[in-house]
Amino acid sequence: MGLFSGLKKNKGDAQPSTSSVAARATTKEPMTQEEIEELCLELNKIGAVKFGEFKLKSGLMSPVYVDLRVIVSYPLVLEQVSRMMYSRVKDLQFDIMCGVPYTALPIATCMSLGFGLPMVMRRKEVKDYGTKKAIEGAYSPGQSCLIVEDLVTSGASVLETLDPLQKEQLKVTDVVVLIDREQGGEAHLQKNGLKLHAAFKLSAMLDVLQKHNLVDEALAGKVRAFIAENQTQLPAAAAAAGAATAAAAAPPAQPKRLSYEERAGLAKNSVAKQCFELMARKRTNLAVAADVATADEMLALAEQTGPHICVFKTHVDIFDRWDDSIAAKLQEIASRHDFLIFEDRKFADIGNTVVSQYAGGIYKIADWSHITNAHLVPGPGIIDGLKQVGLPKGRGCLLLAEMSSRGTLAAGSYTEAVAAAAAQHEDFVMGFISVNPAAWKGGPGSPGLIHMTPGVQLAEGGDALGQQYNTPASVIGARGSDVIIVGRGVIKAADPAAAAAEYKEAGWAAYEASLAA
Ligand code: S5P
Repeated sequence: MGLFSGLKKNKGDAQPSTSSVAARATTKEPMTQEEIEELCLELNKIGAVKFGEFKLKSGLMSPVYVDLRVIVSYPLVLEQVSRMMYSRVKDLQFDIMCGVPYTALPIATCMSLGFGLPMVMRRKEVKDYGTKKAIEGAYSPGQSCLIVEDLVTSGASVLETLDPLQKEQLKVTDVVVLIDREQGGEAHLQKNGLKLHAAFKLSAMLDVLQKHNLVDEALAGKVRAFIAENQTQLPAAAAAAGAATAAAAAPPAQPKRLSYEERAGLAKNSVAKQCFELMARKRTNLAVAADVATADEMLALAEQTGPHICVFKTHVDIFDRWDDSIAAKLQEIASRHDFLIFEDRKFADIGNTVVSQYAGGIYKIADWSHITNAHLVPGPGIIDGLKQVGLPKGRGCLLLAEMSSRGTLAAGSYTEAVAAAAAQHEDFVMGFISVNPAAWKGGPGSPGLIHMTPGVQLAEGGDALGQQYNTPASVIGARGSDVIIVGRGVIKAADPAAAAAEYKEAGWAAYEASLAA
């Protein structure tokens, strides 16, 4: 194929030339329409782009599956991909290209060899910043650089590459990708001064596969709906990285925080909606954790703190006695003082088992607790199981996305998977137990989901068993949560009612300050 003639032609170039790409291009012709369709079918055949029903790593179902890493094993496809991507940018003027690590690196290398385009490489490892060069290769400040990427969804990884290139004073105005998933990436890149050139739009690939009877009408409809419903928000960090480096740009505008009232209108779960409304009505974002020794103490605490709280959180398996009358009494106090009950059961079993645990046993949690919570460790089946019991009763479930305890394993990609699972079950999942949602890679998620954060006291610190405390101001402010969960800060106080009032004030002041920010 022509690729290797290009290779020979440029073999002797030790230093990248600064002439335009157009002048350096090899004899290769841009692809014909027929070749473009063939490539699309080929990408489908090798399993790089598929439509159907796919279980993602997170356990969620998607009608689209794109994994372009496989291309490296098919040299002919790789060569065609690089040719097609080149054809999209052949009229642009640029001096060098930079592939976004990792999947786009072989593609960029192939374009480099095929068309004699000098390339630089970005180091992905953040730790290397400062000690090693972020951009490897031969380049000089002021040169123009084309970014090469395999797939664009939100545009975040392109913006991560834009930042170090601009720090090296390289001019970047264009990005070429193999596939644009049409989920908002083009607009996000445009906001950062980048023009997106896509070899394929996902919907165009769908059209080709439909034309060749590889996708039927119903599936095509599902895919289009999926694309429309899964428009991305740019992760805060990536947005900031892009905006911060845009020439003479103003500081990145943070999206304005929505009020609890506004979020009530966006909540899909009925308890999430009630909770937002209640918080706004009662002017409190305080949940008390009733970790007391007996059911009687728990009921007394509900009476004392009830006027100040939005949520009363229980651990009923601490008590040595439980019967339906205790639950009935707690429900009566809750309705009189206008708060929601949250049995902090932390379910963590397979779907079939949690059905019985949630509905039955001594506690019959689903009968009296508006809210419960679950770990996603078993996979999404746990949500389906709890939902089967809870949804008909109008209940809501919080997923534990992060924990307040030192050394927690609920972090990073686990937290991301929990956020993704919640987005798929917003009818029953009402939000998260979280610690720092403002720092989540994909942002805190849908505004209809509520964040409740434990590990809160008026001063930072911790206990001897790994609990870590942040202040109400930090939790509701910088960490972007909605509800503070306070246990010992209230229940160990000499006057729990007065302590609850104090936490209520602190939580509400932090909320109002964050709205005004
Ligand atoms: O990560 C978590 C999750 C929860 S629900 N960390 C927590 O501390 N909790 C609960 O919040 C914990 O079970 C307890 O009921 C409460 C914190 O209590 P405190 O006395 O440390 O404020």
